[in-house]
Amino acid sequence: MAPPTMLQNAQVATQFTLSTSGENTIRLTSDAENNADVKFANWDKFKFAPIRESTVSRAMTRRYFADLDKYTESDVVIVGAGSAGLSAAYVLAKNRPDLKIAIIEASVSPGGGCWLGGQLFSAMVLRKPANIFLDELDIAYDDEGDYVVVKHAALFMSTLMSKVLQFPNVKLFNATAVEDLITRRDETTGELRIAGVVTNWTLVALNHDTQSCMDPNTINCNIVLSTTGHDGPFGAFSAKRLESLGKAPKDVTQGFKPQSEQNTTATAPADGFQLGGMRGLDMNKAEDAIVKGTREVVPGLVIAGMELAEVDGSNRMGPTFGAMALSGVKAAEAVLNSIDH
Ligand code: 48N
Repeated sequence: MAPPTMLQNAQVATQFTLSTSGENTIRLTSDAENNADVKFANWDKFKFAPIRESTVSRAMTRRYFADLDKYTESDVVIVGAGSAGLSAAYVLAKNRPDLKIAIIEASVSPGGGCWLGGQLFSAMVLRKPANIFLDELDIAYDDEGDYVVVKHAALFMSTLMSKVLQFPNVKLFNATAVEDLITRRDETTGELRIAGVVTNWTLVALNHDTQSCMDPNTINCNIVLSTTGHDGPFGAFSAKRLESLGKAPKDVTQGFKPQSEQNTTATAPADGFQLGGMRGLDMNKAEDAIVKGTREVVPGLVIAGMELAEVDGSNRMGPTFGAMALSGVKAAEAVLNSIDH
């Protein structure tokens, strides 16, 4: 007799129990159909329900464009669905179901650098107290004293992502790049405020020099949270975009200060700032600096995660992710403080 298959008595979903009856045929019993047995013993008679191709197209496009219409005015836009951005999205969506939260992710596959722990190794290290976020997400880990280890980074990321995507007030627009920021300048103070993002399909954004005039779309919002990671082709996007406003020297040891508060005679515009540039790896310094530094960098724009290292000139931390999770948590607070005040 053939050995029992891996599906033996496997509970697949609430309505179905997949089990093999020993002679290696799969019996699918659906409670939803009052226990009507669907025998797959004779696959020759198997048949899906009928469909017309246009039905599938309408099923996708109606929903996508309804979402695009709904979220073109969002309360919060999160740029970058990596560990920091998704951690912030989780905290915001769970605590403020009244907020419309749009997540814009350039890659087809969200998750950023959080599918592996480091140098393509699977396990993922988070230093305490970041394990409290794992407890919140009900993710198992090995407790090693001062740090914990999730057996695979993908377990963390897939769990976090699945929870974020289930919130009714969250919409993920992946394969979509933020190409620019929507800015407003206060007529009286001259202060710059961020009021939304400029988007395009990522494949379009990557091909502007192959086609002319592929103009973008826009999303207005009360506040943007930028978590686009450290430098690289796409990294530190919003910080770099802001820097283009001017090159006011900044004292990186003090963290970001708008021109008006810096002791410098530079003539850059009041809101100009210069990137501090991510520094060398120092795990102990880096993680505290990222979490503590997470803030509304300019009115309407919170920066968190590794993008912040490019702003403040703080160190990188290498293959440890506690700061990403808790920077996301702190970013959620900064977003709410900005919205509610
Ligand atoms: O995972 P990342 O890159 O960014 P974070 O800050 O969430 O996490 C950083 C973390 O993975 C590390 O780098 C670790 C801790 N290593 C540290 C070290 O010392 O090396 O996610 C950023 C996401 C990515 O998915 C990008 O595709 C996306 O942002 N993105 C964008 N999405 C839309 N529009 C853009 N312009 C854009 N730029 C980046």
